[in-house]
Amino acid sequence: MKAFSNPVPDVRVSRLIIKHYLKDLEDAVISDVIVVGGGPSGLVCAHTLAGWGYKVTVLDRRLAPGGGIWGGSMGFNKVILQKDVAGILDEFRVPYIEDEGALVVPSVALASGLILAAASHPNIKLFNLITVVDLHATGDRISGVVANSSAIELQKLHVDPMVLTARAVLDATGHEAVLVNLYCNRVGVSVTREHFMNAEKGEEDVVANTQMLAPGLFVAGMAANNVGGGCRMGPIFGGMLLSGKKAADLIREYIG
Ligand code: 48H
Repeated sequence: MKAFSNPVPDVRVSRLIIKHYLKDLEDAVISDVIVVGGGPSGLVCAHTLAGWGYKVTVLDRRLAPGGGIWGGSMGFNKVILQKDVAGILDEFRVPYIEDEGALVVPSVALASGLILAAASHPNIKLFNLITVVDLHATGDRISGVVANSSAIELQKLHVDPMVLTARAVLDATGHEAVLVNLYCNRVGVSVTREHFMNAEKGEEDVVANTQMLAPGLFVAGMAANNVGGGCRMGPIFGGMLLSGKKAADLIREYIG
């Protein structure tokens, strides 16, 4: 007695993967919003916009999106959030316990909960292993990104990237603030980089610094504190979630 009554032959496995991946990629050539970086701020922003009906593409250069959540603090796999964001955790079905007036969350549950919600949303195409290397501009408006396979980038192979377009682009690349740097270097704008650690201040800063940096180019999460000189905040994540929400509001206001 065989275990499978519907076996899938090798050629069909390959064909199905190619067919569906390329369909998703072709679909991502024109989006409403491209979110670069699948960390907490980017995933919350993407999921919120998708819930409002926008077509969103999320690009992350790593094998596993989730950014800096996975490892908690010093590898102790818990993260802390303020009670104010309990509703967002509920939205993503992420479990938490309350202790000493704060929320304690298994970091793996937060990372995987945000990823699952984004990756399974019908309005979101989430691609891992794609590295954004440049911005696309139309006049003075940022109108997309230039992306390549992370494997090609890691090997430093001389292979040209590809353009994906959108009405708005979000830099949610964390401490590196990749798109902010690209933009600032190209147009000669200077910004104030992140400051020493202070969790209470940094958490307020990251929300306050979430903004539209240039027409069509938005910045959220730790990248935003690399524009506005905000403090770092260590393993507390409420600010990242609220920053993602604020970025979604700003993008909706911009693209209508
Ligand atoms: C595609 C890219 C590229 C690229 C990077 O770092 P993240 O988790 O980002 P945030 O801002 O949502 O969250 C920050 C938080 O994790 C953190 O670091 C905190 C709270 N630090 C406090 C402290 O004191 O240190 O995620 C960014 C994502 C990652 O998954 C990267 O792989 C991805 O962006 N990424 N994706 N193209 N060029 N660069």
